[in-house]
Amino acid sequence: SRQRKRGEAAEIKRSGHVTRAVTLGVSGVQLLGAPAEREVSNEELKKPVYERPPFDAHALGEMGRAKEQESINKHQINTYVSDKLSLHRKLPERWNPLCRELRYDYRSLPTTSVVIAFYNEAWSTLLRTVHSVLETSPDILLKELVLVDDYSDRAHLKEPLERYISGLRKVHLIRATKREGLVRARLLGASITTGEVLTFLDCHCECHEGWLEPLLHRIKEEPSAVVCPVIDVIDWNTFQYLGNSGEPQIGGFDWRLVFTWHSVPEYEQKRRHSPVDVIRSPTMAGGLFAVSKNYFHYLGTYDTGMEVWGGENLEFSFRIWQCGGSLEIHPCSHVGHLFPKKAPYSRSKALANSVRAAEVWMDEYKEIYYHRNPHARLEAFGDVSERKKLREKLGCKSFRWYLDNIYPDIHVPEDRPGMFGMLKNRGKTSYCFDYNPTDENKVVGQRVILYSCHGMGQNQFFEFSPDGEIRYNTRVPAGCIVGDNISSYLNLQLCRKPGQPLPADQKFVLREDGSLHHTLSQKCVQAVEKTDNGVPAPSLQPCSDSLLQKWFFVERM
Ligand code: UD2
Ligand code: MN
Repeated sequence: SRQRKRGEAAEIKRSGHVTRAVTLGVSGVQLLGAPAEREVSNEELKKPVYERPPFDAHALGEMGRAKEQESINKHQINTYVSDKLSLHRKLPERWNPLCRELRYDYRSLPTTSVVIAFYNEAWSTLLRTVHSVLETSPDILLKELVLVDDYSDRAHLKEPLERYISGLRKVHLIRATKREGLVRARLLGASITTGEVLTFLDCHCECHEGWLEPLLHRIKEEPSAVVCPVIDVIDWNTFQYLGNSGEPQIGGFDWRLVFTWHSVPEYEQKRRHSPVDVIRSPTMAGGLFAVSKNYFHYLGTYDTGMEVWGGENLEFSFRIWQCGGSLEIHPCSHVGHLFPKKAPYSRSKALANSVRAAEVWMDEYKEIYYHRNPHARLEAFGDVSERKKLREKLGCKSFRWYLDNIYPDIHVPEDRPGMFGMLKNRGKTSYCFDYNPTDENKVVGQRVILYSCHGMGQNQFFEFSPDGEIRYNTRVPAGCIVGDNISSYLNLQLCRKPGQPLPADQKFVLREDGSLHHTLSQKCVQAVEKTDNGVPAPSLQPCSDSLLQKWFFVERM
């Protein structure tokens, strides 16, 4: 097999990628073909904390395969299947094959402590995470694995868990004495660590071979880098491991302050020299990342005013970039994450957490968020003065700088006074433009309807642009209303890219008298109750004086 490996390395070298990595002289990384003795000692240093038990290729779920189905219980995952799978299962190889050729100088890499907070997690998913970390992390690099019980109330997480982990080297369990939420629970765990790097994971993860080294290597090279693994999906029902070796996605956000995934933009592709170089990301999903402990403290760790779940990922992302760090994804570090069917516990604190992030980091751009989420203005978010002081102390850059330099692809709405909010009808004053995508991941393509005005922004938020587009830009990518010649109804299509001409069917004129004129069809938008499918909708009709053809924007109810 050594022979074969060498052959592969030669093959890859010929492809050119590796040669570039060599000329870059990435410190501490060596490619295959290094002196034999070094390689041998590296192999030894790679030894994990625990060896994975003998591999049974026929066992349920081995190599990340999907099996059997069963009912979903309170965890919102198929616990029946999870409990049947080995806690030591091996994952299929899903990284870029070039990653296999990277060699690390283990003695020079920083050590790490893995911190995992959990709240009412299922037994097998929690312990599969624990074993997975122990069986994929080199002993020499892992100082300890700290489990933090965030005041769970399930019996299996009490004595049975203590008994189980008492037999495992390097694993510690601490318990919160009240529900702290993931931010404070993680900090509690971090407070007892001894490693140089903190590596945070969720409590339902499975680590791919070699996941840790790239993260630690990058932090050694650049201590102000916060580095995330590629997050592969583990299916909540089948437990199939759905990772792939293609280009990973990077993180963004929309104007509800919801985290979003995007493909790597062209300018970032150009900046990188090799497919195994880190990828800069405007935001992180939140749960899985490594950070130098010193740098984490320098940056002000987390906003401890955040409760339960949500918002901390964008807050930390903004802070990293605005305060001089960088947020990156390492394509050679893959970790599977189990995404539950739906949230297994209440996440009502997420709104207040997002408001804290907006108040501290977004400057005047927080208004774009508030316009689309009017109820966020009413949320009690507590005191953020300490976090503002931190921003001052660290001399962090503006949100404008962040948008321009780190997230130039985001569409920044203009929100001119009187030209955004609910689009209301004068004849049927309870009716507002409404767009409710059935698929969160595919915003465009559906008909715009009329629905009782609710004042909650979101699906009833539209912005009239200076060029005459009616933009639906709470989500990303931004959608623009088009007049559909055939059916007379209005649809949503993607807005043009910056610099491109305005498509003729997207142009409207909001006249002084409130009529909304569609330029291409020369018709006016009218509120129609009796439509082909019975759902009231705006429709293009010959222009008249009817109040049903008069519209106005209103920001609040
Ligand atoms: C994502 C992140 C998660 C976090 C969240 C936003 C990934 C893969 N996951 O949601 O880490 O950033 O977005 O806040 O990036 N937990 C507690 N106490 C609580 C609530 C949660 O300890 O009160 C634990 C929980 O058991 C888990 C972790 O915190 O280990 C994250 O929670 P999650 O898995 O429910 O969040 P997720 O993956 O939906
Ligand atoms: Mn999770």
